[in-house]
Amino acid sequence: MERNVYISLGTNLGKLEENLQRVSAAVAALDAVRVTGCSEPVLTRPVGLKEQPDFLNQVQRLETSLSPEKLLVRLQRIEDEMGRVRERRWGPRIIDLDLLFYGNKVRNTKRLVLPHPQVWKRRFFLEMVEQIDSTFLQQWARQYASRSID
Ligand code: A4P
Ligand code: MG
Repeated sequence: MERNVYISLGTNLGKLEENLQRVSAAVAALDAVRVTGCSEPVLTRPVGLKEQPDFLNQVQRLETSLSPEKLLVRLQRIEDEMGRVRERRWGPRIIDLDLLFYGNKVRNTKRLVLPHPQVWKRRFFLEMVEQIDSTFLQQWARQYASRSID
């Protein structure tokens, strides 16, 4: 069981608040997953590809017995069910669900990079993680420094 899983939710097409509510309900309904914390949703300026609408972003903390890879597949299934069309990288989307942190696990495969490579570059995600648990990032950094990561 991993208790420090952080995911990001993002939407910048259609009715943003409604999209966020729908995706939150789908995450909460996943088997073997419990939502244990949510940040405030925040409207953020687009990063990466700048010429697109603002995003409504939120971070949620999960507790799960699923492996990182299995959890990612479930999150991608939710994206598909909500009608996300994968067009261009960093482009506009109805919903984007990313795995930011899975405890202190590190991954570097094509399918999964952990922590999410953009997390350090997007201050709003770090602030949302801190809103849920003000000590997590420091603990993560300390473990990384002492290489007690896997
Ligand atoms: N993948 C690898 N690691 C992960 C991970 N930790 N979490 C792979 C999720 N997916 C991961 O993802 C492409 C591939 O990344 C997947 O096949 C998965 O196996 P995708 O969701 O299809 O494409 P994407 O979202 O366009 O790419 P990516 O790299 O996830 O981009 P981002 O970083 O999510 O960029 N501006 C604001 N303000 N707020 C946003 O939320 N989001 C983006 C999307 C751009 N600008 C934004 C925001
Ligand atoms: Mg993504």
